[in-house]
Amino acid sequence: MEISYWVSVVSIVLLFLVSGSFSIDNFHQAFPIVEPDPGHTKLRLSREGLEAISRITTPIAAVAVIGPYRSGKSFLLNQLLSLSCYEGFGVGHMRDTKTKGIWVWGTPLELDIDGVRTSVFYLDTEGFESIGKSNVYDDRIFALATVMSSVLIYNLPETIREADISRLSFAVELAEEFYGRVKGQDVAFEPAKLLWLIQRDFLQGKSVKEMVDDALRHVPNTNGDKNIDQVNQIRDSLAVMGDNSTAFSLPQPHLMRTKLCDLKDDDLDPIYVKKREQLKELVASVIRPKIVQGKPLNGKEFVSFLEQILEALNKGEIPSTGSLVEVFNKGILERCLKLYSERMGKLGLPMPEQSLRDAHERSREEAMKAFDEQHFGRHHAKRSAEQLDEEVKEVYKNVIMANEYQSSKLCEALYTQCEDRMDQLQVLRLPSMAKFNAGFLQCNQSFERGCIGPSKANYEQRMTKQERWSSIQFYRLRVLESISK
Ligand SMILES: Nc1nc2c(ncn2[C@@H]2O[C@H](COP(=O)(O)OP(=O)(O)OP(=O)(O)O)[C@@H](O)[C@H]2O)c(=O)[nH]1
Ligand SMILES: [Mg+2]
Repeated sequence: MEISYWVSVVSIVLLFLVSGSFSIDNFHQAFPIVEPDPGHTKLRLSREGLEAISRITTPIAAVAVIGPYRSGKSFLLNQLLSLSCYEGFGVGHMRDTKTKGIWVWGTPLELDIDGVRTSVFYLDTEGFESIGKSNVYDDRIFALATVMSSVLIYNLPETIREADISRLSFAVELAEEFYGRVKGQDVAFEPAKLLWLIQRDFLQGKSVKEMVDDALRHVPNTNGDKNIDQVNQIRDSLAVMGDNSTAFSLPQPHLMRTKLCDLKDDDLDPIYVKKREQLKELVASVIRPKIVQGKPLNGKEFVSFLEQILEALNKGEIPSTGSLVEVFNKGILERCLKLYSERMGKLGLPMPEQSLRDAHERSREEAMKAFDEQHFGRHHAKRSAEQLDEEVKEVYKNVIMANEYQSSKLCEALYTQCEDRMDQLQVLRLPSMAKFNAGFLQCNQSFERGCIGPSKANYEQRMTKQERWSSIQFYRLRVLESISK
């Protein structure tokens, strides 16, 4: 009795765990949404954080904080959310674990943005440049945060270094690929607004704007150094994206770095507290819901968007904007392929080969035009267009086969009819040659009218052979008849 009781308890618990149906009842905590895989090179989704997001039915916006490791990202997020280190994101010195992957605070801030109630999630990310992981991993975290968020806070402990600019190459590529209008359409996908946050008042008399402008100014490259050239190019693009980036500085909250978590607002530097409040207002004033293809995403859609993006970023050795463009274009590509298939499906088969070719060309052009009008991406969309063309060809091959099959079925039936008719005419007693020929002519005419498509030529040959063979047979029978008389 006792054993069977425990067996059933254990099975219920196991069933519960396997089905994954237990739900979180306290969202006042931080959850991982993305975690490193065991090799610490790729990323994988984490269920709890996604559950916190997918329950939201209003449009979603996200603020992500990125930056070098141990630069105070988690502490800053707690400050922005008015949380102590003990309830909010894990802060370095007090917990063994530093931030791994990407975390979300389970309860979004509700904001009214242009009259629309929006849930703003705050995301904490794993710091760059810590030992024991690859640059590619850092790039994946960075790329994911850039694509997911509406405001990307680049937290810098001191100043902007060359490496920080280089890291933005992905954001720049992304912006170049997605910004602006695609052939008269509304902005299809807007990457995050960049907020340079310089911590610790390291400005030495410069304003933070001057500092960012200085960092984005071209560096002379008299020796034609390739690396300087590359960073200069990123600087140019960042300058072009100018209105999409802002700079802000925060002084040290307190000199006692390791005691920060135990200090209340009254103990912190009043200038820090004042500027922190200004930063909250700044974030609230620039944030917008995440729009994908002209539509704000609710929680569930945001999660599925995240799943697709993550899959694309994990693809291949390095995260690339090309694979992201493919993700965005996937749905459009499927719709255009469906349009082609529907057009071709309406054709009455069998039909002559040339007419089928013409119909294919017309439908293909229509599908390619629809794709051209709706697609994402400036440079990488070509790949998706080529893929659509390939998939159209595959469907066309099947239509050709169906046409061949229908044509041969129809012609075969007509041919067999003629064959039977000829057999009947041959065996009739005393049929005249004229009657025989008239019978064949009638049969041939209905064959010519009825047999359509690629099998026609083949069956026409067979008809000619049959005519010859039937005539011979006809004479043979007549000769035999006259002998027997
Ligand atoms: N002096 C000073 N220390 C800070 C500041 N912000 C955070 N710290 C301290 O820096 C240490 C690391 O802070 P975290 O917030 O965990 O840093 P992080 O960037 O999230 O670190 P990772 O998750 O490992 O990348 C902690 O001891 C914080 O108390 C700051 O603005 N000034
Ligand atoms: Mg952290």
